[in-house]
Amino acid sequence: MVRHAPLVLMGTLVMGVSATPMNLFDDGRADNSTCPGPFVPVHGYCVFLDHTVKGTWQEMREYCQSLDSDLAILSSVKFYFESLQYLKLTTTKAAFWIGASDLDTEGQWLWIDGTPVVMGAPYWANYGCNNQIQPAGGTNQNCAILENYLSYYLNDVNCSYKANPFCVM
Ligand SMILES: [Ca+2]
Repeated sequence: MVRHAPLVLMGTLVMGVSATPMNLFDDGRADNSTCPGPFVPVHGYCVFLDHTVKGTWQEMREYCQSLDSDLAILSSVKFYFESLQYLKLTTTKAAFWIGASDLDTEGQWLWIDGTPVVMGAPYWANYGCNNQIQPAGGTNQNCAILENYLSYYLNDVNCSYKANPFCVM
């Protein structure tokens, strides 16, 4: 009689799931589909691009806050990309303040909730003859803006520049 050899289970190679260093893709807010006017839903956030008012970064931050919102935090790449699509659909030539600055410490870019802003791709624009990756304005440029001529990639400009607010609630 032939005896079947015992089945030997090889040790299973378990692939390690690497932890995502930052929560760039899952913001957990995609269920929100209703917003109080004039805010509209974009990727679950309530967004208002106001073309009618312009001011400094601080003035426009206070303006957003007066509408129970704040300047946009785009730490979710998905929200950033959907915001870009919405911007390109609804805007021609405008510049919008968003909620990122290196006002506290030069070179340390933070969203207004304290989250570090990812440097380089996919956020920051290349600009100029040397294709210089922004931010490159040093202590003279401490506030982040999305501008049409840079395809709404992030750029650093002087905080006293006058631009429209990108409010998010
Ligand atoms: Ca700066």
